[in-house]
Amino acid sequence: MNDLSRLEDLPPPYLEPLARHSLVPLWPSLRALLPPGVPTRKTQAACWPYAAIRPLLMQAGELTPIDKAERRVLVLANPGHGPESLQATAAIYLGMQLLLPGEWAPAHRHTPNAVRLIVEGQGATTTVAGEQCVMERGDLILTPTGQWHEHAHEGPAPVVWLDVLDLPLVHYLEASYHVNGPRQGVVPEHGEQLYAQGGLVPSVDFERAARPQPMLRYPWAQVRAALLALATNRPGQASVQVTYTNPETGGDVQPILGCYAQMLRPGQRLRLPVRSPAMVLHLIEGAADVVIGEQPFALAEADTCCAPGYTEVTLSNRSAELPAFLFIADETPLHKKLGVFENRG
Ligand code: 1HN
Repeated sequence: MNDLSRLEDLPPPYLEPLARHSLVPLWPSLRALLPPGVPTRKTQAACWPYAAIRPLLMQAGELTPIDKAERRVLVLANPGHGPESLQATAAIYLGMQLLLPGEWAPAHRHTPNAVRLIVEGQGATTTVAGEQCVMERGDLILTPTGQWHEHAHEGPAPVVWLDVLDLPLVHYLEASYHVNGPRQGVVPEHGEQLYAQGGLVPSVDFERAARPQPMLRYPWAQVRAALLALATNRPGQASVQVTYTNPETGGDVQPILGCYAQMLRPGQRLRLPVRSPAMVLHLIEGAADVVIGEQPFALAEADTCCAPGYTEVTLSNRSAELPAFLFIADETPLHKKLGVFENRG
């Protein structure tokens, strides 16, 4: 029943005029397009240890000046998608970016949305739509679609961050492009200050939802404290996870990718629900083992891994005394908008 015919089964005299008229028979491809029960995924379970990335990134710092590179990035390319596709999952691009003291990565804006998770270093800033965001380890900084952004570094040591973009999807949609611009003027007030305290906003001289994403920087110190408070307030709850949200709408911080911070209690083993979206995990603090499908990876601080959708992921904190903290980005907002989101438990 499932044995559909193959293209080779058709006689060449039939195939030749098809090709000439840009016509293709569906039936030889139908099973591959709609496999039984679970989608075929190019995305493989993969891990990029920071210990491997860091020396190569520093070497790039010596080999390639910033004015030549514009953005000095090593892309975390999922082997299942091949090195040329520059993608970690179907919708997620991942890269580790290096900015050296005194360097400036010039202003541009583009259609893909970006978030940056700071991995190491101090003294760099990224200016997004005029808001000069300080970059501290563990901070999440948003660059929503179409917003001017540039990076500057006045500190003494290299700064490295993880870029997470929805570039593969936007590129697939033939909607990816950029525009270069001059150095931005810096505005005095930040969404981060205006929305600093949950439930409170300034009463005077404050415009509600002046733009689609009112808060651009989510300082790690606040996120970490929120996770520790959640763990204390809900002692019986297995998954101690917070979602980075838009403080005006309560919705996701970006339209395509979702961002989360996960705490593992000391000694905790946590199986994540099997869901349709692929995800990336980045260990901010601690030590954790992760099993993606059948594949185990031992994560040290600043290591990044990636899991295809429809796959079981289990996280274990290797420390019995200390919590571990991970940053997670996934394709959930996209899957929900498209109506293909599934949670298989
Ligand atoms: C980009 O604009 C940045 O602004 C980093 O730092 C990585 C990867 C692809 C396309 C644009 C940045 C990027 C990118």
